[in-house]
Amino acid sequence: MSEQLIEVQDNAGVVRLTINRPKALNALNSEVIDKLGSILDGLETHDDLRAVLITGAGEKAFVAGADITEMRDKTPEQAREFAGQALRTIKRLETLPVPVVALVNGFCLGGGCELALACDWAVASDNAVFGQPEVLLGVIPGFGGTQRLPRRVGPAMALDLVTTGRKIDASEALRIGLVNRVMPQAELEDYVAELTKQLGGNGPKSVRAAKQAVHDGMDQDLDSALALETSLFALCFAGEEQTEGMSAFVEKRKPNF
Ligand code: CO8
Repeated sequence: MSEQLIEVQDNAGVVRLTINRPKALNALNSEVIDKLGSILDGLETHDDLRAVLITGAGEKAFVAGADITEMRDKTPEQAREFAGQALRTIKRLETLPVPVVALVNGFCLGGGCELALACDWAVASDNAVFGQPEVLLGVIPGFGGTQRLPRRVGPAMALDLVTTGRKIDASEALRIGLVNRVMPQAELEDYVAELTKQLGGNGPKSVRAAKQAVHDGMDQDLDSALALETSLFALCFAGEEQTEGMSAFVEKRKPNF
């Protein structure tokens, strides 16, 4: 397996993953999914992890979907196995304790869109193209799209996209809430560098608690979710970050987390 199939760069706990199959528009085959799984083994035990950024190599695509060539001859059982493996891996990415940012630098289709949906943030270049075109191939989304897309953009828009297979541009993706920001392609890297610096510079324990509160609370009824928030809020007062953050405010200086 090539070590370079996904490039990993760690800059003071901000880890950038670059899916590196530009000739196939970074399509996700089982080798890429395996590689992502073994990278996640390391990230899950990375004590100083601050944020994760995931993107695709080249200027044309984030990820143009699951690898159609590899999928074409699969039996139902093999398809189930492949989808299950990818789903588990994408879930592990989603549940990393730190913010995960999708840097969408072009085509973001099918499994690529599903990968972006599992990220906390999606920042897109203005030439990015999104869609769940699986029905055009005689299948449906299999990496979580039928479930995460309606949770992100609402069921009506999700049904529109998964039943027509139509592609949307970055401005429509922004309007429906599929992405957080759209930037001119030339400014995308600078923007993301600033964003990850900001995420990485905030109190690491409180950022993790904020992510946990939103993620875990989403699956609970409101009262349970509010109780979870209270517990996590109170826990923040058990560490040094709260003392430093509030002291810095009172002393009119920047906090040092
Ligand atoms: N899989 C494999 N190869 C791909 C894929 C893909 N998803 N997308 C692009 N490629 C390859 C092309 O075959 C081509 O290879 P080659 O140069 O060897 O012919 C190369 O990338 C460049 O692509 P194009 O020449 O097609 O580039 P264009 O600029 O003309 O078109 C598009 C770009 C519009 C992105 C076009 O490539 C395209 O439509 N790609 C397929 C998009 C798609 O349908 N994605 C969804 C795939 S299905 C899916 O993701 C389901 C996930 C759930 C799976 C469940 C598990 C069983």
